[in-house]
Amino acid sequence: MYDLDYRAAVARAAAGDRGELANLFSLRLDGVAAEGHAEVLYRLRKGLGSQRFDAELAKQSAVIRKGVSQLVDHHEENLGVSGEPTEPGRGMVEAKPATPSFFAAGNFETGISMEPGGGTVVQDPADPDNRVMAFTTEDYFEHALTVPPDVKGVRFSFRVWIPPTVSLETLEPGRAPPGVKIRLRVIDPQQNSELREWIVRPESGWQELSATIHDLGERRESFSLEASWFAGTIYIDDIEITSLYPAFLDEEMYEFYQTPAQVTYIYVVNPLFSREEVTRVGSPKITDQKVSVDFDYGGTRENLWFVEKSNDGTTASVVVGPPDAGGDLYQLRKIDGRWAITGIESGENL
Ligand SMILES: [Ca+2]
Repeated sequence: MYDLDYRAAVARAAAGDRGELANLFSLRLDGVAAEGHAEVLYRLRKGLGSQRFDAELAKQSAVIRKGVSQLVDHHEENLGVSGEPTEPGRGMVEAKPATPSFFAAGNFETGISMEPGGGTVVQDPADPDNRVMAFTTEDYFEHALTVPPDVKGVRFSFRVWIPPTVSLETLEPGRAPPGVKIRLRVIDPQQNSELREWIVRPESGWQELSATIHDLGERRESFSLEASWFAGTIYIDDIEITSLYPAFLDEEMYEFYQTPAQVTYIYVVNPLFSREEVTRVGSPKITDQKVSVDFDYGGTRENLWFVEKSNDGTTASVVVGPPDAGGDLYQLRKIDGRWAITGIESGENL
């Protein structure tokens, strides 16, 4: 399909030839050719501007409109809107911290003091060049949390390896748990903590776990990892603690999503796409101040709105939620000409 006529048509459409753009809209292709055509349409939309592109598309038949929207959406998803959670950097925002890790010793390479009774630092059984933390039954690891006071929210991530030789502790006679229980706590000076918990099945390799704490509040004293429900040795490595805010999109994303509502939309939906049970239904309706999108959560359909509530050109806020509910309030700030998420207030507090 990449013959001279096609390339010439693309060039003319990119230069503003509306007839040529309409021809490209109505082109029907399959397989690899369709993938390439999807990319061409996506780039034309970016190059011409979404308003101009969409205005031309609106003149087409419903079948053509739907076909083009699907192709553009599909390409957009391939660009990284659907990222694997274990592949940092492929998607955006949470995988792209604005600061390096606040816990430099979390790779266990540089020497770290371990409390007695806790985990121990050992050589990675699968990689002699790597050092990791080993937990035998009921071990824990606690360390000071050195997050600057102006950092409100953080993302914890770490890798865990549960060898298949690890046995799961029987909770009741004849009843084994589904996996090893891993707990993360962030702890305040009074030893109160906020908890995240995972049940991790034994696998043949490393698995990445992550959790976001949107507001640390007073819980800045220390953090801990605990593991239970197993017998044997499990391994943990690459504990990273990074700032959640300001959360920027990928470079490419800013060409496509520019207003506070649009930036918030892509910030929120990207992690949803990495969840298998969540699928987007149809194409989102995107305007400058509002985005509306339908999701299917394993059979339950939900409409999500992203509505700009305030915008003084420097700071903005966007309400996110189903139209009939309160929603969460996302705060944004314009930094270097681009909107970034700087905080989230739960709907319960509004
Ligand atoms: Ca390491």
